[in-house]
Amino acid sequence: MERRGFMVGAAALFLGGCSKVADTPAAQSLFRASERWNRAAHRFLGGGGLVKEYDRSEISPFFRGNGSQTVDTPAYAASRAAGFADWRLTVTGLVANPLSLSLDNLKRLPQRSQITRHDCVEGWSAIGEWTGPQLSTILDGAQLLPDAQFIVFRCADTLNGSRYYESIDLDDAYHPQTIVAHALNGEPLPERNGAPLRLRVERQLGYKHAKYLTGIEAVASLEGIEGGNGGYWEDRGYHWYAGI
Ligand SMILES: Nc1nc2c(c(=O)[nH]1)N[C@H]1C(S)=C(S)[C@@H](COP(=O)(O)O)O[C@H]1N2
Ligand SMILES: [Mo]
Repeated sequence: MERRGFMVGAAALFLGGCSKVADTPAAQSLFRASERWNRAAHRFLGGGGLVKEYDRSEISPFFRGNGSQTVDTPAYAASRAAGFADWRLTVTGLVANPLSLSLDNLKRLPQRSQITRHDCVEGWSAIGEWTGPQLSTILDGAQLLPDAQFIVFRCADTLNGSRYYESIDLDDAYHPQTIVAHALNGEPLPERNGAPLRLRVERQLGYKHAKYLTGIEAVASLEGIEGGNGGYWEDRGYHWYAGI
């Protein structure tokens, strides 16, 4: 029943209507139920448990920034000065109901808070409390099409002249601890940590946690996207699946 309440709230927000006559609500809900069952089975068989969550007393006093610490454009500075009121997270690609979500839209969705440890390949870790909607809620609102296999994250920053981006599979996309965070330790995200939005994908290493999020794209393949390896660091030799 609780889940139903969630969906009613989310559905109201995502109201976009059916784009095709064949997409009757009954057909869609049946399709979505079977999709969810498949993913649940996949997670169960794959042992997709939750990563450890920590106590408030274990939160790092300072969560350092790494890689880009800001977005070096006048547009970002202007948006930041306006409290990111004009920031939009678009959800496009293989979805039946493309979305353009404001921070306010995202904050009105059911929220998850989690105190987790971030591990960077460069050899440092930090514990922080992240808050935001689960990515699954957003994807359910956008209604993934059956061909979607990966979720690509577009970022506002460039690192050494290339746009940062990342990608994950649907197993991680629907993991309960995968959230689009707008807050760290109960405050809006600091600039260095990806303000106003960043991905948390807790079963993987730091470079997968894309900051300064502007877009989410559902795709069938990672071929042809930037360097074709599914991420900024992956295009430079890092592993695509960066399991901890
Ligand atoms: N957009 C963007 N996301 C990014 C990066 C970046 O440079 N740009 N760096 C990655 C790396 S290597 C790490 S360890 C984490 C660092 O997150 P933090 O700055 O909040 O510590 O962000 C990741 N996400
Ligand atoms: Mo990192």
